[in-house]
Amino acid sequence: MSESIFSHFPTVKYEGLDSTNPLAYRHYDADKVVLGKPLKEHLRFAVAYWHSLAMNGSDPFGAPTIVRPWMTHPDAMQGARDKADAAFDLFRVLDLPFYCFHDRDIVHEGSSLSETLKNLHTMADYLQEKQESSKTRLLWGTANLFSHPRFMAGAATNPDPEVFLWSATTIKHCMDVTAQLGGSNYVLWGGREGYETLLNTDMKQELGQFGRMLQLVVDYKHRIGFKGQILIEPKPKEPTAHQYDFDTATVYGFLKQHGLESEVKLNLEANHALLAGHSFEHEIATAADLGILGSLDINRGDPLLGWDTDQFPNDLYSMTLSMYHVLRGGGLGVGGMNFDARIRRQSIDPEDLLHAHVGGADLCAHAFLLAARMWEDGALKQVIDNRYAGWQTAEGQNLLSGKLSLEQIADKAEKDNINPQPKSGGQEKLENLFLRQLR
Ligand code: XLS
Ligand code: CA
Ligand code: CA
Repeated sequence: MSESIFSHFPTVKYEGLDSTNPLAYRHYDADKVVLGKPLKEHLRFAVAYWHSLAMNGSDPFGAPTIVRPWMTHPDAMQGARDKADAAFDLFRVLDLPFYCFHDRDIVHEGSSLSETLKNLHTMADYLQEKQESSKTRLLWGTANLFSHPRFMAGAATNPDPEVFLWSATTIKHCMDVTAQLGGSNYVLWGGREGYETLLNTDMKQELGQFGRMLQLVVDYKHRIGFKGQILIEPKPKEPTAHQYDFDTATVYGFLKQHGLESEVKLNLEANHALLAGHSFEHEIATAADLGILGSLDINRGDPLLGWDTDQFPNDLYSMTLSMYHVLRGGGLGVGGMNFDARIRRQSIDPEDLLHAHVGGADLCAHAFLLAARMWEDGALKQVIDNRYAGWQTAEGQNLLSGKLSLEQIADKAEKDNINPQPKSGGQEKLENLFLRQLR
């Protein structure tokens, strides 16, 4: 085990609102009991290995700016171990309970499929050792089936069946490794499962392949007794012009089509929701109502840019609304909140990564505490209950019960000579009520 760039930082502590220490939690009091359980069990924060340990700051216009010692190690396997040592030092400093990774974040590809899988298992054993002396656990594992050129036309949805084979094999081994490390979930993000042009794409064929892959994954999960959840992560575009897992509603339709709606849930990302033309709370509320709310990737986009900037969250208003809908949906269960966010290209100091996570965790904890208070107080729920109260009357229930035909409904409305009056939705008053509680 080597010293890392994070070894010398003390563990970040909760110091409360009066603290002026920039590397202290002011809201994230992990053991504080809220709505019957500790905050850390509601939030289940995770550090994303790819952004925090593997991202080097390069962009389409410029070379890497964030060059960590493990990235340039002449022995790539030793580099992977050094990276894992740094990762677990970072988890210790941040004192966050979970992490997430893709196979390619923890170790490089080999020169063949078998060498690539051997590398994966070697590093999984190393991570297992690291977990033994750490409090941090695996929230989810996943396979990177989008970076290598072989995946440029998709993984499961590739026109070439050999790419499907390669992908299925990789997923199998990534699921094994996730189960070995006690992961709570396994995520499928279809980075290149989509298309650039219908001129070269048989969409029906590709979606059929995708359905088959998902069924294989679910069958395998049961065969190996993996207790975690299988999660799909929707995203509407980027890298492909059109991605099949567009948003919550689209994925639900796909799951229904394949009879998998009770087997697979969703990992929802804040910025993917925005890219799909929704808000994060819309996606959370939709998934909760459909019974497929699984886990969250917490970040933000930049409305001035309109692409997947994956920044750390800092908007209390929208995060509180999102947390409110998490609570309304019954919480995240074995899911969690993964900081799928990266520091900016100019934030090159290791300490920048600490400020990013401390700010993100505090923002989410603050939002959650506010949402919990609103949920307990019940005023917002009451507004909605009152607005729909007519549906709770015998007449309202009759309309929904299926007992009345369209003609019977029409007869009754005509006989009663109904004359419904418009009622205010009261939006401005409610926005004020909500805003006033954000302190
Ligand atoms: C990319 C996705 C990706 C998934 C995991 O936009 O957010 O990082 O979370 O493959
Ligand atoms: Ca994500
Ligand atoms: Ca993203």
